[in-house]
Amino acid sequence: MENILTSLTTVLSNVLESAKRNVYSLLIILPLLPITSCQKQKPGAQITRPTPATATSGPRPPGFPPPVMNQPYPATGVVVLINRKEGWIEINHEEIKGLMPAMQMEFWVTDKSLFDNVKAGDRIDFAVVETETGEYLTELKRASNKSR
Ligand SMILES: [Cu+2]
Repeated sequence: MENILTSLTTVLSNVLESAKRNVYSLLIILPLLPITSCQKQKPGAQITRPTPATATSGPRPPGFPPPVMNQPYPATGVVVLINRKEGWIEINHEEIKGLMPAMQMEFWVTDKSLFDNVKAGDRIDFAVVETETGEYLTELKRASNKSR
């Protein structure tokens, strides 16, 4: 009888021990869960400045209808500055036919390697695409001089 009691107690304490261990492992795992879910954030979600306006938002200048989505608009301009870290470029651009008048503004790029061959002061040819999440440069290169 004593033996059964002793082994019962042993079993019980073993169960308790493993339950405790489970609780500890839960405590370790739980704080990690929000981190993994954070990684599902959209790229660029944490970038707060600048906020390149989308051409679709706000009042549109006269003569510029809502842009066609996901269609590249060819454009030319001069590079003002490049923020490679955050992935945007400021351009003093000429009128972009069907999209916007001439102005100085920032653009996000779809790929930072687009910055590889340009620097501030360069005259550039580029292409802008309107998407649901904003407008992006999809092409960017130094302008060929022959056309001017
Ligand atoms: Cu503009």
